[in-house]
Amino acid sequence: MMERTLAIIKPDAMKAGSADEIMNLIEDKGFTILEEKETTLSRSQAESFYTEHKERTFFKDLVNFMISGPVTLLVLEKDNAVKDWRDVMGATDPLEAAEGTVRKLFGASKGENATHGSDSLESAKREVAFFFPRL
Ligand code: FUP
Repeated sequence: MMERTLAIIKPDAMKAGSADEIMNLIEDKGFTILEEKETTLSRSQAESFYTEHKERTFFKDLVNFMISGPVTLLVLEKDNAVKDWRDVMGATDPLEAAEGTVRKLFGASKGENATHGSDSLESAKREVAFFFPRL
């Protein structure tokens, strides 16, 4: 099934200058980049985007990291996009991520892990609409 998912190139990868390389990898894997927007998230945007994690111990650090610099928001389209982008990203912790995955290549730690990807079709719909309401 043709799907859309939200990807975010996080501040660590932006600072490292890896955004273009990550977008090239995304296209090489067969995704179409429907939308691309560079922005810096506000605290309230980051808090509400990650609201499902608000009771977690890492929430404050996660929000502070996500607002620490520019990010690139991407809407990706492809057959099976949600799961396929999760597979291309690799595990949350770069140390556990498979060879060749984005988080293995560009991530530093469980917190600073280079990219985000929606975790279900349900989340993808919410997250795409959160940043791109007209889609
Ligand atoms: P993922 O879906 O792989 O992005 O992972 P989660 O939804 O579990 O977590 C979202 C973000 O919270 C991660 F990308 C990084 C951060 N996080 C931590 O900093 N520490 C943790 O133990 C788990 C997640």
